Amino acid sequence: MALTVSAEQDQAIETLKAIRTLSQEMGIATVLGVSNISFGLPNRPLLSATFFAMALEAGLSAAIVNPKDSEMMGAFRSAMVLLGKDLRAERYIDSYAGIVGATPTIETASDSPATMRERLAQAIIDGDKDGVVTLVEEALADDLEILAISNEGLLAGLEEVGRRFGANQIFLPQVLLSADTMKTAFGRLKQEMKGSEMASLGRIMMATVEGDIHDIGKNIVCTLLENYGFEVIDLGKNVTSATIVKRAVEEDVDAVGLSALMTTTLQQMQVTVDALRDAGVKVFTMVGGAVVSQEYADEIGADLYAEDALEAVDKIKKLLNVTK
Ligand code: B12
Repeated sequence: MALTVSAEQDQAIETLKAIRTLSQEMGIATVLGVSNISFGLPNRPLLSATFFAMALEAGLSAAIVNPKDSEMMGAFRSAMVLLGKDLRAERYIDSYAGIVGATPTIETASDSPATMRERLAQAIIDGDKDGVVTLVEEALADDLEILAISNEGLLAGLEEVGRRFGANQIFLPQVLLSADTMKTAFGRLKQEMKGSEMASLGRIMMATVEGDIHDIGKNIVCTLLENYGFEVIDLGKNVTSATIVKRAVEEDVDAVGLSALMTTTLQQMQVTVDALRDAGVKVFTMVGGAVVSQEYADEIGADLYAEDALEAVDKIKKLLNVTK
């Protein structure tokens, strides 16, 4: 049992030291009566809960606390997230998001079995990273077209994820898992799309601008461009304008494609387009991403804007005068 800090203030630190030594150096399990730490002080639940979280960090194995005490349980759940023991904060989210247990499912026509498109969408919503490849393969075997798998299945799921995220029904770790699942699914689709070796229609460099780590849309554009015969140099996400300028010169590309998904990173597109122009790099620039519009593209002097990946391929073909 911890001695109260109201009598001897160094007792909290001493107890934490003891827990750390026992658990981390000697491998001995520890059990602690926590609440006495706050005896004699006002607002005891706050002090006890804070100490409990510190003791958990020090390696406490078991605690004697009142499980009906919401501050204590709150400290416990928070500590499990912060210490990486509650994977993707699932238990925390279950406790506090008001959607305890079941993952919400995509609405399907009542009673009818889910279509392949719905199942693909659901896999993204559920973040079923392990099952999604098998499902994509099933869809391919069913002769579902790649574009249908992507747009009507996977992307429909991601759209729903975005909607629920915006409505506070799901939270960032879940979005992250869905995004990861999307990446896995696209990795599998990409294998299908690698057509026969054809002559390159042009070299295109792609990047998500600095400060922005959204790359799902950019990756789709890359995949389609490759599929249609372009050589793609993908610089990834969060790429500085200086890197883009430098690499565009080194790689001698025909066009540079920039992606941005946030209002806060839009302006980085302008910075990059300006930097390319100021450095005298002779390339076409194309821009896209959910927050980008034709008006914005015109405003910053980009050569091309496309709403989606297919339109990007069509327009870049015209811009580079590719007739195939
Ligand atoms: C998935 C996702 C994430 C994932 C990203 C994972 C990844 N690897 O990309 C994670 C969880 C990491 C994430 C993080 C964040 N996100 Co987020 N995210 C989303 C979400 C749900 C989907 C985005 C997406 O992938 N869409 C699908 C793709 C296919 O669409 P797309 O990118 O638009 O691409 C298509 C076209 O635009 C076009 N295109 C795209 N790029 C290009 C480029 C060129 C050259 C061309 C021609 C065309 C083109 O073609 C693509 C294919 O058709 C959106 C919400 C939504 N519904 O949009 C929020 C959203 C974009 N995120 C948002 C925010 C705020 C964040 C965070 C700041 C959250 C936080 N508080 O930490 C962080 C950002 C961190 C950072 N610095 O970037 C906001 C942005 C708000 C705004 N307008 O500024 C959104 C809109 C959510 C919201 N409603 O609040 N996010």
